[in-house]
Amino acid sequence: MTKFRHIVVALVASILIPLVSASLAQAACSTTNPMMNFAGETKFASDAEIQSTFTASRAAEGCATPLVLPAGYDSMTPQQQMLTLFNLEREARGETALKLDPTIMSQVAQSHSQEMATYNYFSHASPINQKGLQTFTSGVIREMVNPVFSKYFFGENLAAGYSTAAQAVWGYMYDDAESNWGHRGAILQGEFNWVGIGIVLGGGGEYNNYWTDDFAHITGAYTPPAKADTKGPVLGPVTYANGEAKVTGVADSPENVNDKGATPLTAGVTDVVFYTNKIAKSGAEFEPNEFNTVSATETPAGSGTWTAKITVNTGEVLHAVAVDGSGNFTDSSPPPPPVPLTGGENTVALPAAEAAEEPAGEGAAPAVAAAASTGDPYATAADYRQPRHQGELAITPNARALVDSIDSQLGRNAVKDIKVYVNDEWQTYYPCGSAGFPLYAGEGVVVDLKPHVTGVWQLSKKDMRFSKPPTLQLQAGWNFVSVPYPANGLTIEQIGDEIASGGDRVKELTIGPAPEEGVTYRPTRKGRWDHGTGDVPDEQGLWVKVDSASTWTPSEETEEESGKSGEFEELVRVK
Ligand SMILES: [Ca+2]
Repeated sequence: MTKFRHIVVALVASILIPLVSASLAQAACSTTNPMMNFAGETKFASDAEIQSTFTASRAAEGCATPLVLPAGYDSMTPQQQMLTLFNLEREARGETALKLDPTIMSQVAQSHSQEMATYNYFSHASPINQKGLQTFTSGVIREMVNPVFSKYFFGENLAAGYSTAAQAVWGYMYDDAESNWGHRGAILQGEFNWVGIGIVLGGGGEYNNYWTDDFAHITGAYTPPAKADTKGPVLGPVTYANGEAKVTGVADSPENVNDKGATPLTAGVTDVVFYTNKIAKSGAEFEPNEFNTVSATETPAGSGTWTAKITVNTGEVLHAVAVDGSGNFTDSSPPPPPVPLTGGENTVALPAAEAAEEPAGEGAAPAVAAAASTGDPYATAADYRQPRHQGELAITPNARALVDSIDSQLGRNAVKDIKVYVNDEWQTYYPCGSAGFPLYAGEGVVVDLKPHVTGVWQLSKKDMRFSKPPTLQLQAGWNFVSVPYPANGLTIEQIGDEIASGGDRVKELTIGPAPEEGVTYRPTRKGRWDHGTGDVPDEQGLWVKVDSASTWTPSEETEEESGKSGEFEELVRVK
């Protein structure tokens, strides 16, 4: 059974809900708020269950009109289902139907849902879009940069976790006492006549599913444009020097047709921010000034060059994010740090692409690098078993491409061979002598260089492909893993906690060329580590010794949250 968790905040300040008029109060069903949340059983698995759940909930507040879904409800998109339910609820209480703006208003809503999934937060206020102008209770100033919203009064409902429109709308309507029925009030607000609905399902983030509904009262004729702007701005290089971050060449996507002409419907680039590492503490409620972003300034105006003062510590990755008037955003960062290499064997962690490098719509997983594998080059194979990643994981250059890349940067024919440890045996690639094989983002690779060769190697970001953080198969004994890369702020202690979350499993961690060669960390008792608060190095990975086979899906969660591994419930939130 679904568990509902509602976090309640005050309605956005710009929503002004008038008292219910006398004429509406005379309708068979009124817009009056229920006395309390619906206490009966709720089911949403079929049309019949949805109808009976809504009908029973209506009856509990004295509304005898049953909810009847239209034929074909099942085959509608979630957006159309939500619109349908909004209007059935309005119709039953004597309100006119909302019209869906499928392009501008829904794109603004879609962008916000995508933001929440990508950056794992839940708030009307945005860390990247008009952050400096928002407050927690009036967090929709990001919409006012859009001409469609700026002239009218409007409101916004957010929900997270719900997997269907029926569950989300039911939660807004009948399980909303904690917000003093603010979400219900927005849905039934008689003066609202247009709505934009943006939904991201399975998009990542703590709640995985995010729903944004933007309601507006638009006076006079309004025709949404035929085409939405769905593309984020383009950005040039991101650089950092002397405490100042800079990005040049910022411009909105040229295919945006809605900001052209004498009366544009959207603005172009409306904001640029910088941040390092995580943009927000996952899942928490935020005041806008608690977001880990710094607003940038465009100087001179219209130049496409934005700068801001920010501190970038060693190992941190600087990001620039540009936003357009429809809320589309593009997150860009410089390439990962170079990997130093010297003659002989080098243990190298292949960097994983970051969230921003993923194609839109594929989940935008956080910048968790990771992954598995291989054994100790100085040990016998039997001690180090590591299944290979499967399929959907990101593929960085294959073995041949990796050698070509290193050779071209260090000088021709620098690499003698490279090897990974796969399914109980070393798999070795000799240049010119054998077929290439796939390598995976975050994988540990032993690169054997000819003597006296030295230099640095840097994987081109355009060569990286990555989908989601892989799950590492850890075998009893030592494992060589290359997590995290680029640095995401995890400490030795946090990594130890994550791997050990199913039991007191981690025995030792070593950062160095081989197990127990280098700096070794051991837990003194469960969850406590000696000197375990240091960050994990970017480019070399670490050795971990566990007492039994297990899996580990590296996260970029913070220390206080990492202990929650294994506790799952279907989380639901509304705002
Ligand atoms: Ca755009």
